[in-house]
Amino acid sequence: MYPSQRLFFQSAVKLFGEHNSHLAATKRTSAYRLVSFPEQQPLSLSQKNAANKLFSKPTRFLLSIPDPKALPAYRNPEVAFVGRSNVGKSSLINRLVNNSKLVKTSSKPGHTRALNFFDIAGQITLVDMPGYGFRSREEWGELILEYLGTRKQLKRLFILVDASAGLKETDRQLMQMLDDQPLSYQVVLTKRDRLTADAFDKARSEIEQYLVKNAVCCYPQLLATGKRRKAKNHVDQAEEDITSVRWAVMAAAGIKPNVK
Ligand SMILES: Nc1nc2c(ncn2[C@@H]2O[C@H](COP(=O)(O)OP(=O)(O)OP(=O)(O)O)[C@@H](O)[C@H]2O)c(=O)[nH]1
Ligand SMILES: [Mg+2]
Repeated sequence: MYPSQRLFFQSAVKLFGEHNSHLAATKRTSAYRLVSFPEQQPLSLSQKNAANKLFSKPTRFLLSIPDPKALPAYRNPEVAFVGRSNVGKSSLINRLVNNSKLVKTSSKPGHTRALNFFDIAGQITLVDMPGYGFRSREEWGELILEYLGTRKQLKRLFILVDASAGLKETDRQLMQMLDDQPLSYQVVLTKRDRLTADAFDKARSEIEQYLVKNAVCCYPQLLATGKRRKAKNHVDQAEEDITSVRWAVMAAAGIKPNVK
C-alpha cells in the first residue's frame, strides 16, 4: 500500500490531520471549465416506474468477502457504495430495495467489515463496503483498494457524503485516486433530512463547486437521500430522491428500459 493510500484509510484520521494543508487535493485545470453541473431533466413518470419496478424485484445476499484474494467472478454489471464510516452506505442499499433487513446497519461507525455483494433482479450486483475515516481499519482499506483496482465488472462507484458534514479530506483523497486511476464515480449526499431545505441547498452547492473545479471522473449530477419527511409542498422528497438513485444505478449498470 502506498503511503497516501495508507493515510486514506487510517482509523485515526485526526492524527494525520484532515486539515493538513499539504494534503489538500491539487486543483485541476481545464480549458473548458464548467461553472456548475448541467441542469437535470426531472425523470418522467415512466422512467420512475421503470426504476422502482426493477428494485422491487427479488433481491438476494450473495457473498461477504473479508479478504481481497477471494473476489467473486460475477458476470452482471456492478455498482459499489463507498464513503466514510457511518455515512449511510448500508442504509442506502436497504432503501433502494425497500427492505430494512437486507443489510445490517448501526449507529456505531465501523459496522460493515467486509465487501458484501447483493443481487438485484438477476441483473445488477450491488456492493456494500466498509467505511473509511473514524474507526476504520487499514485492512479494510486494502480490501477496498484491491477491489477498486481490479474489478472489471465495476461500472460506477457511488461515493456517499454526509450532507450535514460536507466533504472531508479523506473524500477528496479518494476522488483524486479515482481520477488518477481513472474510475467513474458519482456523489450521493446522505442525511438530507437533518438539514433545513436552505442549509441543504447551501451544502449541496458548496460540494458541487468543489467537484466542478477539482473532480475529473465525477458524473456531473449530485444525488441525495434522506429519511422520509414530508416536504412543505407535499411531495415526498425522500421517495423522489431514492427513485433518482435507483435510476442512476440502472443507468450506470447500462440497463436502458424502453421508456421516455
Ligand atoms: N437521519 C438520517 N440517518 C441516517 C440516514 N442514513 C443512515 N442513517 C443512520 O446513520 C447510521 C449509520 O448508517 P449505516 O447505513 O450503518 O452507515 P454505513 O455507512 O453503512 O456505516 P459503516 O458500515 O459503519 O461504515 C445509522 O444509525 C442510520 O440509521 C439518513 O438518510 N438520515
Ligand atoms: Mg455499513
